[in-house]
Amino acid sequence: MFCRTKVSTLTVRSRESLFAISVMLTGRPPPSALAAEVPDTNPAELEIWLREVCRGVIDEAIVAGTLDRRLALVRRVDDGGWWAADLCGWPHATRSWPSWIEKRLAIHNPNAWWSPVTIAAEGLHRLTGPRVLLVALYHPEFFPLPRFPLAISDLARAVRATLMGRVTLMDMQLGVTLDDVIGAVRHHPPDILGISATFGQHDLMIRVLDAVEALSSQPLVLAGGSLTARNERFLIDRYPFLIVARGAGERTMQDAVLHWHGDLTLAQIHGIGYQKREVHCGEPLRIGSYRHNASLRNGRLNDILPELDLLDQTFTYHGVAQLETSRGCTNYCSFCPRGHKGTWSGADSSALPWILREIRNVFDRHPDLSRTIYLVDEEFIGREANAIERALAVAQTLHSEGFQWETSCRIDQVVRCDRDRAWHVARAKLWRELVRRGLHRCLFGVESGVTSILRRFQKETIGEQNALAIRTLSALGVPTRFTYITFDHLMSPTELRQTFEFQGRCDLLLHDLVELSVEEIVDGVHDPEFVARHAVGQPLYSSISYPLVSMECLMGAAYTKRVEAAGLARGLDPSMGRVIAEFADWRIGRCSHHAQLWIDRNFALDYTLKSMEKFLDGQLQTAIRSARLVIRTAAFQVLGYMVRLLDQHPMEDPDRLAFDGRLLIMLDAQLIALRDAMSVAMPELDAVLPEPAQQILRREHARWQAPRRWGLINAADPCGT
Ligand code: B12
Ligand code: SF4
Repeated sequence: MFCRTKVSTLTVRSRESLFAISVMLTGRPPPSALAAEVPDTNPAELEIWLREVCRGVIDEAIVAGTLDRRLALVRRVDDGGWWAADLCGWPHATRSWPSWIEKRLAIHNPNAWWSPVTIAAEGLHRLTGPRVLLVALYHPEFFPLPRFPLAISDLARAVRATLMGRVTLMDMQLGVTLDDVIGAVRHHPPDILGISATFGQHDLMIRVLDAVEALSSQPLVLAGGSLTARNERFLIDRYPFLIVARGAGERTMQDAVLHWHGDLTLAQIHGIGYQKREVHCGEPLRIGSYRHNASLRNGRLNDILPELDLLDQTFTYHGVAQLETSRGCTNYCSFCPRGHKGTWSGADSSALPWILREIRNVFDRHPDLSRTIYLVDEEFIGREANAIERALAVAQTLHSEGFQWETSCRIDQVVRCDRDRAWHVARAKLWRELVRRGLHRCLFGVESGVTSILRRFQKETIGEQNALAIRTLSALGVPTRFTYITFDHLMSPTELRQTFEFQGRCDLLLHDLVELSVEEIVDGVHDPEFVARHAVGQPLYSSISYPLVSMECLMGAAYTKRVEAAGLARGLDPSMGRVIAEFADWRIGRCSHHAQLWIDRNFALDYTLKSMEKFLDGQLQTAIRSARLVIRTAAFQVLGYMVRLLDQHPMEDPDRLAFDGRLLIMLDAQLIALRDAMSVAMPELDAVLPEPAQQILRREHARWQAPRRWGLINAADPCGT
């Protein structure tokens, strides 16, 4: 469990405190125009606001600390004395002050929230330095709608918690271009530059690092994120000045700030990989061998909450709110390297109310948006002894703050072959209750319905278990999304055929059986008559987010090692942090390649629909789902054709051109059919969609319709978020 400081449970009362400061210093409340717009989520803007409100009375303002416990320091013009305000309105003595303040900052009246303070020159230096720039890279052309950038927002909170430095955030999802990022690095080089990159952003990372390399002196540069962790060695070899965060970055960034101030050596910064810097008397700095420092386990992090500087902008760009209530996973699937995300640790529900209220305040400025929070937990429930109680408490907290929420979970939180009926009844009750407490949708990484494939994936599940779980969830009325890896490098034609059959099964999705007890459902899902009576009659693929997805051989994954051992590896693809590999059966490899062409051809349109599904509610959401079903049905037809083609073209026949030719003809024909189907579905959707969703969708639909050659864009989304 993430341990918590008491501070997180305090009520955030910045606004009242700021107004009180204004009254105490100027004798009046802030002018109404300023009072209406208090930029409380952004410390830099808050400093400007304070200077404006107290113009003539103060000549300096510093806002430090995290959103739930901001500290404002102002210098009076009359006597040059500093005053410190705890913006929560709590006595200064109740703050967990970092140890660096000793002898550098002395609060005169620690039992008050507003007190004179003596700040030594070194104290001022620490409060205002280093200047930290955190950048999130992004290709908006691949993923048109943004998500709240949790990674850099979490790092910002971690740095601010030290009361040191000034943090600025730049997110390329939110109108910032690569030129803006490079311009900021060149023209206002920060003291510490933190770059966050996930899959598909390697090209952007290289361009930023090239620009940094060209500077006459480099800032302290750290890079992190899912992609960076995969490409660590490659990046460090190419950019010896670079420090790579190998896991959660909160402690790493805090240590980096201490390093910048000379309190820690490089070897003491948690969770990094780097080239050792060797200093020999009288010689220039030399870069030596690769080193890495131990990471902090997830359970030892203080918290995993973000600052909200960029939330308002995320909403302005029609993006969605994201949060985590746990980190890491309970399993070790062979295709999912765990080094970076780590093992499961959950946050206590008591850590959430204040941040949910702050998020709600930002939502209030965007009344048209659906009040949904996306919990990007890899596994929402976990396996702690109190897992059920914790999950219910988190759900209740979200629900009572007025949110519905979505998340991800393993299927073995629903059905387990090694558990008895009582366990399943308790779980069924849990799922029903979670829905009642605002669970809007949950993603399950089914990944396959074929047991031999699941074994290879080390999913620790079997096909029948998945089938039972899908039935149970649908009968309980849990809105689900399933991810499914359709092609994998080591699969046989029989497994591909079984995959096709599983995805086409109509005995898995049942009606929402509200009228039945959880016991009746738990028993019923095993009974063919019950299933036949309650089946919706829709194939499973209608619930699979991306049916034609192929295995990604991520660097460092156990599955990738098996592929390498089979002699199928063909080099690295740093853009996706993966190993490029052949398929054991070349025909399945060609099918996978053409399936990817199909996905990429339709990706932007489907991703736009998916993102809209997130911020719209009710009937509109249903209309969007119908349009997405049209796309999924076409994908399933593509898969069916591929399976039939395998029967017609033996593996021993080496004519790949002929095989590819037939696949391409099929794709062309399917695309024409899909265009026709979408030209019926789109006007129906267009008629009900509000602005600006309508405009966005029209634009994407027009782009999608425009003729284009089949090509890859390196974009897919089977992590299914
Ligand atoms: C949102 C998301 C996406 C979005 C990303 C877009 C966006 N705008 O954010 C989309 C939907 C596009 C996506 C796609 C994919 N995703 Co994804 N995604 C996620 C998800 C659910 C949340 C990411 C997040 O915000 N995490 C929370 C933040 C706080 O964690 P973080 O980003 O890792 O940041 C921390 C550290 O990495 C580090 N850090 C990050 N940046 C920096 C920078 C510095 C300077 C420092 C010091 C530290 C640091 O500190 C942060 C705080 O601790 C994660 C699951 C997860 N919980 O992480 C999967 C996840 C990252 N995705 C995953 C995968 C595999 C993919 C795909 C490759 C799937 C595929 N096969 O196609 C695709 C890539 C597609 C493509 N072409 O790009 C996997 C990675 C597997 C692994 N073990 O590494 C994850 C972990 C899910 C999973 N368990 O399977 N994804
Ligand atoms: S794929 Fe999902 S279930 Fe498997 S280890 Fe990764 S996060 Fe956990």
